[in-house]
Amino acid sequence: MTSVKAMEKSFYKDVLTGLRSVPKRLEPKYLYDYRGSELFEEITKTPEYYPTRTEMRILKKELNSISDYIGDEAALIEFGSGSSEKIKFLLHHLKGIKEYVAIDISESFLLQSVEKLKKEHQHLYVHTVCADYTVPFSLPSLKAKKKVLFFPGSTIGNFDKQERKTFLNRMSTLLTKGDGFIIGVDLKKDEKLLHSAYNDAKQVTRAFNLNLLQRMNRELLANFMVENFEHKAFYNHEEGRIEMHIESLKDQLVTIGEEEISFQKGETIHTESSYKFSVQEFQNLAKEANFIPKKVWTDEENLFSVHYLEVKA
Ligand code: AVJ
Repeated sequence: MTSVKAMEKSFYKDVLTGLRSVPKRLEPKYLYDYRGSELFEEITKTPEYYPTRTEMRILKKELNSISDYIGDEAALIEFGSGSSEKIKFLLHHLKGIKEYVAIDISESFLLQSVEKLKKEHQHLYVHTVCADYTVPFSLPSLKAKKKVLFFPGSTIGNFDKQERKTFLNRMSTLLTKGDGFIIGVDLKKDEKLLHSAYNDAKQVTRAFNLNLLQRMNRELLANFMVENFEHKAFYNHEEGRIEMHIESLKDQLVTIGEEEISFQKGETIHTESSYKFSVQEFQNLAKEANFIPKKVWTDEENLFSVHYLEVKA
């Protein structure tokens, strides 16, 4: 097993920049500390949050077809390896896979989920890379000739227009002609369904969002009073995205390290966007980044899509 740690330590700097901007914003990647990753796992089990469950259903139903596209000589490379259920399923059923690379931003979470995986797949050669895939990084050298990236969960939806372009281009440069990219993409749909997926009755999504305030308290010695803030998530139709915000319930002053940040009542911190795409919209993006859309699998209700892209040249 090889481990690489390439995570940039710039949380404090990014927080100050984000909270001094108008409107206030924080990058979604900061939602995923250990606690945040745990809460996200819990979100995926709520009845309202359909993406994870639906994507898993697609993988199960289409296993043979997916397997044909991957072939049996490839190394699987997974981004955001918190989604261990999906990769476990693939590794278990695709007997030809001998090599697996797990890439995640949360080192503790990464190492823990990989430990479990190694116990179940003793013959698998596992590499871990602790990296922020929103900045350039490189892969460890691999034995397998063919590489197939696996990026499930519609995490691509977190990126804005420029970021997703950069990301898809970066992915195609990590690969060579004939390599593959399996990516899960959440589809545009009835707005009520979208709304409730991000406003679950058990309020797990609320806890996930507000954990970011607690994380700043823990790691940056900030003094956010969590009860003075509220979770806010809604579908922005024009932008085709869910927006998640943390709203200040009153005028207040917060200290972060040595700095003070003021909040007005009703002012929000934009913590995450989750873009939704039609199949066509996503395939067009892929083509612009040197990929050939080879195949798309969806569920019967057209909630979610899984794409197989191949690198052109
Ligand atoms: C993991 C980014 C795909 O956008 O649906 C879930 C994160 N945020 N509920 C998403 C999330 C609130 C999730 N992604």
